[in-house]
Amino acid sequence: MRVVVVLPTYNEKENIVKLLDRLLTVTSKIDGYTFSYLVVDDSSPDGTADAVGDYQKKHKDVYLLTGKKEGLGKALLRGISYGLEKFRPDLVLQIDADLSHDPASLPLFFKALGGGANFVVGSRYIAGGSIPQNWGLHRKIYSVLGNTIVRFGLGFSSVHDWTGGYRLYHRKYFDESKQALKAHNGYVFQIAFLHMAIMSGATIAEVPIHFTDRKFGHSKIAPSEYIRDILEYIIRSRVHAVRHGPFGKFLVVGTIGFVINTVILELGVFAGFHPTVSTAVGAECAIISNFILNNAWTFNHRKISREKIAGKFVQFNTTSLGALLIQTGSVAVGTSLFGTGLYRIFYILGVGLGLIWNYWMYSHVIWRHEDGKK
Ligand SMILES: Nc1nc2c(ncn2[C@@H]2O[C@H](COP(=O)(O)OP(=O)(O)OP(=O)(O)O)[C@@H](O)[C@H]2O)c(=O)[nH]1
Ligand SMILES: [Mg+2]
Repeated sequence: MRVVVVLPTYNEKENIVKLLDRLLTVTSKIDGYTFSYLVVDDSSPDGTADAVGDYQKKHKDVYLLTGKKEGLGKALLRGISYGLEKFRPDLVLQIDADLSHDPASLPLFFKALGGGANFVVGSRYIAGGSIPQNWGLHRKIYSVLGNTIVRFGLGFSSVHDWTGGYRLYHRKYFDESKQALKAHNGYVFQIAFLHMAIMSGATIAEVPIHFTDRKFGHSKIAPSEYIRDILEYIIRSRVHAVRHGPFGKFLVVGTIGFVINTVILELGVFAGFHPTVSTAVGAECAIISNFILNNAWTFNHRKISREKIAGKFVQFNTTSLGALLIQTGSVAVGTSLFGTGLYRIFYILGVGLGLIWNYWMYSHVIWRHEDGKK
């Protein structure tokens, strides 16, 4: 298998040659893979490119790509795209060039690949990993807080390190996200990339790494923007998920059901039927519409097979009855405790609880994955 190692540099003259030496020593002992090394330098004023140029004279598998400075995300995008085009590798290895990432951890990454993962993340926040002791309290707080916000904000708490740049993955994850990644830079690039890989089904493995503080050169990260950018990414992707994901569709389908129920109720009463009969017919029509639309649209990635449809429809009706009981129960309990004047508040509370109940039942029971996963 072929691997391209992508090393972004900006003013890493003191570090890059040491790193390449260490990398070449470690990778020469990893069997079954051939490596090409691509330094992606943004015309560093300290002469990083010259140092790499000298190194290349003795090492033919080391390459240099230069460009103008547009930040780490853009450099990675440009570098990985070029590396995939030029070397046609199966895998990409990303590593910082400031000696913070120790190549000695690499055998663990390849072991994780052998164990079935296709996206391996070097992690500072799992057992065996660490952040530098000598980091100031501020830096430690930023780093731990930022990653915790991402873990829980995006809802993938099983992955612990989202902002690091030490990763080994199958090229298809970059090919698939390349277009969308153009919108992100800095730390958010790393977060968005990992997020997209998870969404497209990557099998993630985390391996512990010790992150060493850089000895030479300066950090290029502005801490003031760090938490703000992370929060912005999470909010944007959450809003996107609601608008385009199952929950947004579920709400649209529910609204259509509500309209059907109301129209049939009004038409029934207009035609002289009792309101109880009219609303019961309307409710069942809404249930049928909800079932068909949710199956065809909201959960179309988990469509129910023909032979199961009747049983699932009964389940769906029972679930809807559950929502009705929750709604009625909320109004009954609320008004008996606080008086009938507040019935609207308990109605709204009941509708909200009913929605949560329905969505949970739909995604975990009725349209649950056949293998039991969410
Ligand atoms: N080509 C390129 N590389 C960059 C740019 N910004 C950062 N890098 C490189 O990306 C890697 C990570 O950047 P760092 O500045 O070390 O960021 P960090 O690791 O989060 O922070 P420190 O370790 O504290 O410096 C290093 O190898 C940098 O040289 C950039 O704009 N262009
Ligand atoms: Mg660094």
